Amino acid sequence: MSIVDQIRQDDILVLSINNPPVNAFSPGVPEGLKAGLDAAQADDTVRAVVIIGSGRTFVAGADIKTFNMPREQAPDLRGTVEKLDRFPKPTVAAIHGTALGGGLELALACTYRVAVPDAQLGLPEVKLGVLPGAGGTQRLPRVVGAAKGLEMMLSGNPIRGAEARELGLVDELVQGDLLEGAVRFARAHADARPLPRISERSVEGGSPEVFAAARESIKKTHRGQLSPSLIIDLAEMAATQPFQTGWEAEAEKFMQAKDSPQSRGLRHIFFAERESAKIPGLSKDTPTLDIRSVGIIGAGTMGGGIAMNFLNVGIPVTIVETAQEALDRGLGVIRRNYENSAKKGRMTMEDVEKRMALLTPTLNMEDLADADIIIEAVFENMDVKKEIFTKLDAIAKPGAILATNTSTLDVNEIASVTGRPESVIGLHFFSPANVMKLLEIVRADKTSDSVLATSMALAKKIRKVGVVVGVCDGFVGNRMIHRYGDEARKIVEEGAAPQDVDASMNALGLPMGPFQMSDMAGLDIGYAIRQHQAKVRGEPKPDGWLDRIVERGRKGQKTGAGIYDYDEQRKPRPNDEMEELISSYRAEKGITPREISQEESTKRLAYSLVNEGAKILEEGIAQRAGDIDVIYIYGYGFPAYRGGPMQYADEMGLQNVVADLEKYGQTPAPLLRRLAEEGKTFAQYDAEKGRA
Ligand code: 3H9
Repeated sequence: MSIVDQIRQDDILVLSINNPPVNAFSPGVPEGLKAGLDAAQADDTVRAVVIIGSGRTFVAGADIKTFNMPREQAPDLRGTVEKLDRFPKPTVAAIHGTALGGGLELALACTYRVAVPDAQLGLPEVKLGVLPGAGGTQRLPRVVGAAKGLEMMLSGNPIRGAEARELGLVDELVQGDLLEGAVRFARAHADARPLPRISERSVEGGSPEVFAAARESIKKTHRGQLSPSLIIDLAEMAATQPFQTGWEAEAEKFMQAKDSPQSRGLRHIFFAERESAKIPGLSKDTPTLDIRSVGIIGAGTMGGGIAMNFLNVGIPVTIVETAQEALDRGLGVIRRNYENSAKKGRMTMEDVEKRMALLTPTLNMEDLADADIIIEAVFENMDVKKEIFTKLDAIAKPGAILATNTSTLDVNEIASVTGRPESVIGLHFFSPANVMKLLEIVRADKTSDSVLATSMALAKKIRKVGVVVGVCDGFVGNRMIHRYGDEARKIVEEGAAPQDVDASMNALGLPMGPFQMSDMAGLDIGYAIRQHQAKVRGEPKPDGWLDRIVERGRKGQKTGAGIYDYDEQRKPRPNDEMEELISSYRAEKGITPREISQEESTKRLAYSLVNEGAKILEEGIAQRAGDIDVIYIYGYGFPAYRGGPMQYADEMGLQNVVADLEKYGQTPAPLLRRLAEEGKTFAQYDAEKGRA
């Protein structure tokens, strides 16, 4: 098999692309396709050409790995598309699996498209911070109209073959064998002349209002991002200018987007997410357990949210509480959440009942005897957790996974009270647990490979992004966020107002700054952690300005007041009481407040994450810098287009990060300093470690 096979079927030449796993448009593919087209053109007995993907899919896009190549060396997708558009005989794209990005653009340059009904067709480039760069911005609106074209390119979401047929994006749906159907179609259209070319059509519905509305909508959906606005400009050109003008502008804007830090960040996350699923020492052959039933201890906010994940995918859950009232309350919240989704049209009432029927409430922990996995989700207290795990050890069936949802406590210590530490693991869900995509999977010293592999598979099943982390106080995400919180409080102490500190992170693209976030989570949580940590370290009772706020009973959104005041819409408002408290705190400590720029605040906060991240990496608590980035994107609202804190540091230059940390009085972590001295990046560190 070569990268593009030429297969003769009488008067039709089939070009079959073999570039597993997803037939991306890698080096060799354009050469193979062009050679096939030349052969078809030179041979008078060939009446039409079919292009098909071998294996599981049509072309899933340009090869993202080649985006870093110099332009001359990158696979010539645009040249292939131009050749197809000028080709004198009919060409048919035969689509199954996914025709995405450059794959759909290739298909759009063919004369016709046929597809199986469940094929997916889309232009997801926006998710990588780029734009369709091989004619997509010009051809898609010419086929599906301005509004639908914009919707597809701005959301990046694919549509199914059946919808594509209705829109005219696909000329025929093939029910049986795709190749057979495509060849039949090609033969039936072999004599069509003149050949219909999308590039010669005009755009329907391309009124100025449609583009103005799109520009307005991306202010909310893609705040601060470059490529969506470029996509709208190009779609407008498709509607208002000759094809060639838009086609040339697209090439230039594609390069502009591709070379932006935003695209580098999004591409980094694309690969980091896939890499994070790979655990050294585990393989496809690592045995996994079949999870058919789940037990959850605790029906509070966390336990209830966790339960919903399993109910959503049809796995029965038994949920345990200590008191009937708490159990009823927990079940009520779950039901209300589902009913709200039904009201918003996201599910039917029948779906609600189906899910609720999978949920068994109980006050008896012994009812968990048959569960394949039991997840403890009670409040953060080591003694309570140890007591529960001691009981579970006696109740759970042999081989059942015993998981704790602790966000800070030592999973080894929890495992030590059982006679089966190999079955114990941490599954740290993020609040709200039915919404947040991240799952930190905490591998304790004795956790077995099989328990780890099962937990990773389970994360995927419940549509979470599972990232393996090691045991330490706060694991990866919270350990870093604690340092970030320390720095945020310090910046206020030195002179900034809390709202300015929040604004400095909003400017980086985080929907919430540190204080907006802690008001939402509940200030008493951080307060309790600080008190606990001081006690463990034998330090005096913490008495910072934020501790004083909590001691006034202002615990955040839940009490209607925290660092900010809140109205009914939960809109935060800075207030005089807090301002006064902070100024008198500064006065008491003899601090003369100084002006702190937004840039200083952003750098100090972001780099405090990076610095702790570097320590975590060096200690092996995280396997890769990329894993840390995935955790921050999916668990903490770090904007994906920044690529996560570690990628952000790479973009800023590690030498600059070290210099700034020193300037602002933080001590750079040894790994960070070393990489900076060697002129390296975290990405290079990951790559070198991966090869070792
Ligand atoms: C584009 O086309 C630009 C053009 O408009 C203009 C150019 C001038 N390239 O996700 P999976 C790898 S932009 C390179 O685990 P699934 C992936 O890393 C592109 N590699 O499988 C993984 O590798 P590994 C527009 C790619 O079944 C393996 O394939 N296209 C690419 O869950 C399996 O991937 C897109 O944005 C690629 N394009 O999902 C589509 N795609 O095994 C991006 C995948 O080493 N891809 N790989 O970890 C996807 O959305 C999903 O991969 C897909 C399959 C839905 C196709």
